[in-house]
Amino acid sequence: PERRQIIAGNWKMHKTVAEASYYAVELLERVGAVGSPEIVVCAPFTALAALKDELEESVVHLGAQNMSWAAEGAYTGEISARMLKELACTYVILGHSERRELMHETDEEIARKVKAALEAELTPILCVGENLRQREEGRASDVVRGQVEQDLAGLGEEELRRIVIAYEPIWAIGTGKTASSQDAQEMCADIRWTVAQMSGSAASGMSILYGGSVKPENIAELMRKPDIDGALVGGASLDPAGFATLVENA
Ligand code: G2H
Repeated sequence: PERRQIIAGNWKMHKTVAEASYYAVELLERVGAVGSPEIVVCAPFTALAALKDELEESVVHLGAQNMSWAAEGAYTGEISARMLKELACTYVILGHSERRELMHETDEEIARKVKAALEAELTPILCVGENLRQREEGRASDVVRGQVEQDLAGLGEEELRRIVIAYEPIWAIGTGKTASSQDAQEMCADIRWTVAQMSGSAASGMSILYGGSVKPENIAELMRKPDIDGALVGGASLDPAGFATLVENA
């Protein structure tokens, strides 16, 4: 099946407004007319307005790294889906392992965020992945399957079709250790199988990304795997020239 290939940068907590604008100009000079893969930049909230100005009419899509499950109200410090839409975001990363671990986000909250994003017509990039201990205990597949089932609980076929999943084994994040392309492929295939239990057609069309120390040097091998449709890239997305090379190599 024809699936959208996506390379998404996750800046995490990096770049001021000025740095973001500079980055956008640099990146566009290099990827200007790239049609595929689809390029997404997921930036801090504070940089989104400036990035909208630079990127709105370009091939580079904009995303946020989190959002509230609430539509609006008394939620000090939170950002809603509607606020992101206004800033030209089309994607939002949800359930990144750093938020699960450091901010104690639960699958229940993440499921609510997924629903809120879909309602606002944002494309969730739902992150799942096991930690080192879970992998060593042989529980990686069970953990990831559980996350997928809980985070997507209750969604119909039409909604599932609009989801992107990123498999990010926690032990491979920012550590320089990439999962072998074979391990990554196996888990991405498992994820597709899990989604297929909810909707076969949504599963076959779903873009599933790998994340965790993806670099210009290892992207091609990962992309060659049948169930890997792209990557979520942290550290290697921070330099516009390096990120453009990674996109070219994909
Ligand atoms: C995993 C990834 C991006 P990095 O968190 O989401 O980061 O590529 O730095 O491992």
